[in-house]
Amino acid sequence: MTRAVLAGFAVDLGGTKLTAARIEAGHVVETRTEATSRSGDLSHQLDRIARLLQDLGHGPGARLGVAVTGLVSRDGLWSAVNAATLPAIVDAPLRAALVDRFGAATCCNDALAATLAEAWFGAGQGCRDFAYLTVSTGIGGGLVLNGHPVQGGRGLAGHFGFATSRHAPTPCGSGRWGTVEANASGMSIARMARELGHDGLSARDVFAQAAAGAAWADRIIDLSAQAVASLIADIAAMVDPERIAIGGSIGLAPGFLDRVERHLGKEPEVFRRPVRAATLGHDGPLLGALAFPG
Ligand code: BMX
Repeated sequence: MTRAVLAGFAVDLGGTKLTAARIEAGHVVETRTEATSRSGDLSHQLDRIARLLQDLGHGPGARLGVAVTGLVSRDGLWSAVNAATLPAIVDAPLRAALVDRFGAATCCNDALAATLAEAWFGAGQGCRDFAYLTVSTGIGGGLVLNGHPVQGGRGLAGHFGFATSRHAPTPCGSGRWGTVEANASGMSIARMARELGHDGLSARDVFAQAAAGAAWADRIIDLSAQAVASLIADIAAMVDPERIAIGGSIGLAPGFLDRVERHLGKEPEVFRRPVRAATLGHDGPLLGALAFPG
């Protein structure tokens, strides 16, 4: 896939932000962003997407790629795996609704979209076996094995955040217990701060507290980095990627990658892998959504 041919519109509906973008010659040239409406059903989500796309000059039938948090099955059905993120999205006919509403569209999971973009245009270039992790509202991921994206039968492949962590047996919105997402995601960092009596803080606020010297905040962030490092060793044991890239608002936060690498260095050498920061940042899911072959 050549980046320069990418042209059209893309949407990234994540757990915290909804972004629509106009893409020309493989670059994001204009965006509109607003907070994600977590409680909205499919129709409500499409209305918000339509408004942002209209503002960007999207017209019926224009090329459109949509990346969403949650799993997207091969037949285009969209479900939240973590019901706490999008409680109204279960087996929603996303692809059919997008095509009906906008004339043409492809759709896939947001972390898979970012994986494709990083594999083809970013930190994963040159790798035949590559894994991507987003540490953001949730913890998602994606795989490219032998040069091909892995979507899985139900669209669950790469949902690394739902692997179990050896840390606290905390309940997860997926219905599992003690998942990496329940111990290390942006939502979990904010929850752990609340449990320590620091109400109303976002994960970004916790990072700021840690930078200002608050030991309690540093411990929460280090637990997250430790859980992510342990997950990377698990991924190495399962699919043995040449390289892993980390993205997302937490994954790209100052110092987080250094913490992950420090904890990864405590794993036996055979389970360590080169870790890189996602080079496309927040454009990754947008470029990957438009490049996704559908
Ligand atoms: C969750 C899951 C993944 C998603 C990941 C990161 C839901 C709603 N989402 O693990 O599908 O890729 O979060 O998503 O179950 P984000 O919300 O952080 O962008």
